[in-house]
Amino acid sequence: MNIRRPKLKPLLLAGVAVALVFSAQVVPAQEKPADHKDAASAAYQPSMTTLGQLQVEIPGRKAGDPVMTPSEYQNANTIYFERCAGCHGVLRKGATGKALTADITRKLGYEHLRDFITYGSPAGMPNWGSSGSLTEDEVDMMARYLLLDPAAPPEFGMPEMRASWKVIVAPENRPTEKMNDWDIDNLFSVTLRDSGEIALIDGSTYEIKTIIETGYAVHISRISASGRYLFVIGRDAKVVMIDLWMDVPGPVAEIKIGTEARSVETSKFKGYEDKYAIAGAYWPPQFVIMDGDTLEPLRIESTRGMIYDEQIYHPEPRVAAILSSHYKPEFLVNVKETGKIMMVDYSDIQSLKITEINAERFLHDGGLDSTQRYFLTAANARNKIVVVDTKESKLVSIVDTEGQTPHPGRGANIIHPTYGPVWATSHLGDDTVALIGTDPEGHPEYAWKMVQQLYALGGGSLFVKSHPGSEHLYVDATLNPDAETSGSVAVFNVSDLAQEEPEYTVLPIVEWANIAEGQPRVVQGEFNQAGDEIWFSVWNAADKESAIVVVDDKTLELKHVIKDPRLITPTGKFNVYNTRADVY
Ligand code: DHE
Repeated sequence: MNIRRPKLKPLLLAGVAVALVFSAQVVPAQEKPADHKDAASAAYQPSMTTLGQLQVEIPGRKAGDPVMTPSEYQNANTIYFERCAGCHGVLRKGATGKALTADITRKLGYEHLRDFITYGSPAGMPNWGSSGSLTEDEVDMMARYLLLDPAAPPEFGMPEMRASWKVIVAPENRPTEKMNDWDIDNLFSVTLRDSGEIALIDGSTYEIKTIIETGYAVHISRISASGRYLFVIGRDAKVVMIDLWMDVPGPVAEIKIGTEARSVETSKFKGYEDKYAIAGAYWPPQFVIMDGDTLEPLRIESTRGMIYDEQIYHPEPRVAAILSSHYKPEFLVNVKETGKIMMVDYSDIQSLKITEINAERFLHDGGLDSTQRYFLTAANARNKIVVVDTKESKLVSIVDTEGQTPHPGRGANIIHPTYGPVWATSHLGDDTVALIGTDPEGHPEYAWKMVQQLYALGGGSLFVKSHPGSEHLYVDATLNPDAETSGSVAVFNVSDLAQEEPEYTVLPIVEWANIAEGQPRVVQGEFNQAGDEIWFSVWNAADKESAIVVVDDKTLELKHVIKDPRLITPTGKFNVYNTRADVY
């Protein structure tokens, strides 16, 4: 069932893809407000849904303030956190969207705000009113709400963390050796996003070994360096620690590290294996270093501070990706709005040393090169990849990807026939894949340059993937508005990349899954430990059938389809070995 397609015309497609991405109808899979489900671009803007549940009071009134009842203010605040805060910031100080603090909104005035919310703007503000997402009354309410001071959600410091912290099975009561006969290194932890669970699936038999309850709108899994402990974080900032040595693996500790969060990681440097865990929050803007055995919170650090270039204070810079260095006892913490990468030395938690690297604003996701020395991470709204040397704790380069909104996941490492070791990222806003040279020793002329641009299926790509044992580079197009495109994956043969216009093979993953209802999307390839098969999630709405499709990496043929009523909205998949050893 493989179809070969010629290279697509880059300029034309890039334009088409962007236009489509911003007008797309997509699968209503996530627990998000309706409008964040309807447009692909909006579907990928953070919804601060947990913050939206908070009870708030109207801040002190000033002369001339519009009249709002407490319940109107509460409703408006919920709408704001769920739909607006992802771009305009929790405190309305601006992020990718404009600042909306009361000094600014009062100058703009009620009518301006009402019309802006109703009709949107070409710069990306959705037309909430004219699209029917908000009623006329709601638009009026939001315009009045914006004229008042924002309601700051509560902080979440040590007392709150400790109050939420539970050691379910104390370390002394845990097994001293592996009690099950599971092949742990080839286990997959699969995010079941809308059911707030993960599935642990055997990488050889495809059997769902167990399902474990985790956080709300569960997001990612990371594994301790030894491979024993699995850490999962939900958007509600709940971290759950699972012991894979137990007879039936289950949670041994949990904690909430804030109100909204996306990232968790563990210490991997030699001598510190399994010693610490770290999690980063969107709100409050902070990260916390925890004990690797119990999740006891040890040290909380705020990320509030100056934006790297303007040197203006930002009160709520969110923590995006966190990565563990293999070269030093350091965590790399991406601080989104200030554009800084904090290299946090965990060798002495008491006297914490942090090297702050000025990088670029809107840092999001990223991963290591094949030597694991360099961290390549996307400043996505700036169309840049930042390269950091984890050995020297220094900025190496900032590379323009010439695409729109790079979104690498952890990226993919391949050996290019011409350029040597390169790292790849695809883009949300167009069909391009950027290949960046990563070998300053062997191929210095190509290092930290975009050496080639490939054209894959279309815009809306979220993840690329390869494996040291694979000859292929896989590119999804999850948020593309076209059902056939978002249901397929493009595969480049690495040896073909020397050609001027490399072709790719299209794998019709959704067709292979044979799902009758809904418009499922294919998301995030993940290899098994051996690197001879790759798994893709077929992500359908929560009330519809989803699946995981397993592809033979050598033949690019369908190998297996995992289906089970318990597989509700599967998205990210994390092979234990590949995740702990950073193989991608
Ligand atoms: Fe993610 C990684 C944030 C929406 C699936 N996502 C990340 C990381 C961040 C992030 C900061 C890097 C974590 C790290 O490495 O430490 N994600 C966000 C958002 O803010 C955003 C855009 C909107 C939101 O409201 O959360 C968002 N993410 C999604 C999805 O809708 C996805 C596709 C489905 C889902 O399960 O939620 C999704 N994100 C993922 C996955 C990874 C991820 C699978 C890890 C990829 C990897 O290979 O490591």
